[in-house]
Amino acid sequence: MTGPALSLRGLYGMADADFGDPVALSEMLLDAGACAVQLRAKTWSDEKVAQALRQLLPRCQAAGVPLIVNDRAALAHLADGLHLGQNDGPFPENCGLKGRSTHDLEQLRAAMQEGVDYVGFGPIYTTATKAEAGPGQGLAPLGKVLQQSRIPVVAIGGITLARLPELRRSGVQSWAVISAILGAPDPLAAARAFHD
Ligand code: 3NM
Repeated sequence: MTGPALSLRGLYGMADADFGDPVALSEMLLDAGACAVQLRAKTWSDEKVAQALRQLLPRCQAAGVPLIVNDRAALAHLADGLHLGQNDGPFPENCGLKGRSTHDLEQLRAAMQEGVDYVGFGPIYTTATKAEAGPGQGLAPLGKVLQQSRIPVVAIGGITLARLPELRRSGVQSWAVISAILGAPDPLAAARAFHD
């Protein structure tokens, strides 16, 4: 599928079903100007995720923003791309844009080797949203990743508005945020602030 080009700048939106209806959350993220929207619904059935993707894809296409599905290789054809973690296996053929979560330089190299379009790197700061990701690594490892990466890097993990200025000083161009937006009293205002 030929979807929107990947231009990762500013907020990479995460529509996480743990925080509400991911279709409504995705629309809010599009309104805020997110450069990509990832649908993440770890506990949902494939059928439910497929239904949400079918609703969302035309809206993302109208906005020119790639819709990326987390962790559901079998549903990648309903989105513009697929994001996989370290234990989610290889990318299937024709899955569109490919993103891989990475946590160290070795994983970054492996991801570049397998031909992904971008990597997530984290956790930058300690986060309760994905406790199994381990403690926050801080900014120094991110700096090394940015030096060595030939593909776009999206910072993730514990990113808050208060931390955004120092994060940006690392040179990273895009950041993925879950709880500081979806758990905020006014998620749209928070998402807009992250994208400015
Ligand atoms: N992946 P929050 S950290 C989904 O390090 C995810 O790969 C991570 O949520 C990684 O913005 C993380 O609430 C959770 O910290 C990000």
